Amino acid sequence: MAREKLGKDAIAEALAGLEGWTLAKDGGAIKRTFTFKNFSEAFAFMTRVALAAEKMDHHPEWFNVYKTVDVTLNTHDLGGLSVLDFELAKKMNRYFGG
Ligand code: H2B
Repeated sequence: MAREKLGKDAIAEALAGLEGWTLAKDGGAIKRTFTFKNFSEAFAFMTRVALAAEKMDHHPEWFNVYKTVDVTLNTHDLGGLSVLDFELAKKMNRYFGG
């Protein structure tokens, strides 16, 4: 269930309720850039996300330079998006928000 590939409509609906994220990779992924005050805060965020991702067995593709973290999420086993991507994105938004 969690690792079912979502269709266009389900993706549009899930994205509508998800602040800051946009479609990437021809609709096969979602992405967001998070900007922090400094490197420590960016890395603390990444640590928190890493622990949650490991628990979910669902892992981000990300790129960190100093205080920015560029994140791309997709379900590579499926070659597309699943609910797990949106669950992880929501967690990231929550951790970013405080
Ligand atoms: N993370 C992401 N983002 N997509 C996957 O398809 C995925 C994963 N698959 N983490 C998991 C690991 C899979 O390889 C293991 C075997 O459960």
